[in-house]
Amino acid sequence: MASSRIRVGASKEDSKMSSLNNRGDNPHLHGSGPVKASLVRLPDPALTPVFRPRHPLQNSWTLWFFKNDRSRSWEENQRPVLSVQTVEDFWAVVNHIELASKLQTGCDYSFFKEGVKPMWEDEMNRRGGRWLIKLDKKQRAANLDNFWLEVLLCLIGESFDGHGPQVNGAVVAVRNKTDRIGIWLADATHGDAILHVGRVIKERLGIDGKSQLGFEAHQDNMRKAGSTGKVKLML
Ligand code: MGP
Repeated sequence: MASSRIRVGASKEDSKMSSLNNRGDNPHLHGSGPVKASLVRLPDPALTPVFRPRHPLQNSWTLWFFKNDRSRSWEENQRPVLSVQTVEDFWAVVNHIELASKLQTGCDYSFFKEGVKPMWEDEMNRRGGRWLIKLDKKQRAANLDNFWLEVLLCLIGESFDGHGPQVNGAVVAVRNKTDRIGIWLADATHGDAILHVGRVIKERLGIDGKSQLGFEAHQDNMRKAGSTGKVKLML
């Protein structure tokens, strides 16, 4: 694990320590040499006004973490980590969590509009589907983290023109042989939106060549045992 990143699921205390240890953030800790704790009165962060400008996102988004713990159900293994409402919050999260490529096999990150669970069963997903990008293990080092970040930027940047409301979120799944990034849409019958979103993703990720993205309906995935279903469209 890279030393500057905190573990997902780390306690509040861990996070507090991590931000307090960031000397650049605290004017009282500038200067060379150790500072005697007893000589410095740190401002109470709860009382200190923060004047940094904040840039609200059009939508609030929640990061979820899935860890495959066999003693729990699939749903119980999905945990919301936190929600972001501003560009600054988003970067704080991205810069502090573990990279997807460094997660244990079997783990997922999901990033969904606040209020939408990263599950087929959610009312917003039930009739939907996903664009799926499959990356074999050899592509993990070169592409997985860049692709995932670019997908996140497409989401928070509302890059899908008028079709943004169709986009519920995205999932990165780290697996033994083939990692996957899925972009979840609300309506698997909405051909225009599906094609537009797929084309934007393909262009933004710089994927060229044919047949790299496949669109599947969640209903098809729910009915079968495995996770990837009948491909309805390819781009
Ligand atoms: P997966 O995580 O998409 O694939 O789904 P994985 O882990 O690569 O396994 P594969 O070998 O099946 O490809 C694995 C399993 O998790 C599915 O077969 C379902 O049992 C369960 N699962 C996945 N999703 C996305 C859901 C969901 O939205 N709801 C529920 N209830 N179960 C799900």
